[in-house]
Amino acid sequence: MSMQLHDFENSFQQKVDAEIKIEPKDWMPEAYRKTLIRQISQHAHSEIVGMLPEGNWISRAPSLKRKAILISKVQDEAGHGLYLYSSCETLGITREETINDLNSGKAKYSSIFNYPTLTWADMGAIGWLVDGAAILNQVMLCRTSYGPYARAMVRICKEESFHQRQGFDILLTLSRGTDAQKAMCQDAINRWWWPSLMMFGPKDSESTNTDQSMKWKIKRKTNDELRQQFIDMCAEQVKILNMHLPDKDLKWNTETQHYDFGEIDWSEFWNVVKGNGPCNKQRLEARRKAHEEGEWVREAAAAYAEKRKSRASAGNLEAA
Ligand code: FAQ
Repeated sequence: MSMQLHDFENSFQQKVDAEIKIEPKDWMPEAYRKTLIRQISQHAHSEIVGMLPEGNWISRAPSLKRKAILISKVQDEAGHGLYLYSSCETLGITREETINDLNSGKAKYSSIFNYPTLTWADMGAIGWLVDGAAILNQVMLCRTSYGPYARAMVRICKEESFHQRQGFDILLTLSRGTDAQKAMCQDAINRWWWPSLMMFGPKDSESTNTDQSMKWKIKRKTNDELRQQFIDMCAEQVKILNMHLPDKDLKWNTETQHYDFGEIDWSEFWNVVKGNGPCNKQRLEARRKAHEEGEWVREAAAAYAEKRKSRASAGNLEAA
């Protein structure tokens, strides 16, 4: 008797439950493939669009050392994007398709990158808060059920922890500086705090994908669990900076052993996700421009690959 669809589905779920990684050539439910393509490509786009807010400060970093560190961080984000696009390609979608979806405005990327970077302190706040939020989420993804995604995450996490420390170091320096520097530090924390909390996605009760993604072990923790972990961590770290988080309801709860916090402005979140945040248009325009200006590079690379192939097939192996 031939295997029925539900037999495949059952043995797939058993494998996931037994913590056996799913690999590209293994059978997988179509919905699993689809949700992974969505999540991994959104993640890749976030890394690439995420280079823009910080790229804005490379030419204005306050010292050669800070400039070198920032260039290296932004370069790391490009690398993360590339690992993730490659991992996505193993699911049967081409890099061109995913990038076209970004450029046409069809694909989502993290809401956080649609906010402007107004001062140097924003580089610190992004490192501390945005990379900090990204790490919590990505440490969990190192154990995600899809092999190529999990493996990409291991290296990404190592680099992200350097990113977070460099951000905290920028803020620590400012927090020990002049009154104007201290004010700049607090102002950046005030502007980045709430958008950072939104990075974890909607509340669990509003999250369309969480239940299924938890069953498939794509996600290991829910949006609310990770958000709470992040708040508990930052509420302590901010004390070292002698600054405060802009939430009057933030308070340690001895019963739950977590910090209580104020209501997130979900209308702002959805507005940004739908394309109407402060910098959405600017970000997409920058990506489209880069894509158009890079056309000749892609053409040259394709022509060179073609040349090597025809040389090799003519028996001339010196191509390597
Ligand atoms: N922005 O059902 P859920 C970085 C969408 S880190 C925009 O809860 P899910 C590093 C969601 O896709 C940032 N859209 O979704 C860096 C879904 O869309 P659908 C990137 C959001 O997937 C640092 C709908 O809302 N990290 O780049 C957002 O189960 C510094 C319903 O939501 C990742 O992508 C949002 N914030 O959980 C780079 C990590 N939240 O189905 C440069 C991987 C949700 O309507 C500088 N992703 N949506 O099309 C994940 O872990 C998950 O996708 C979540 C969302 C947790 C983000």
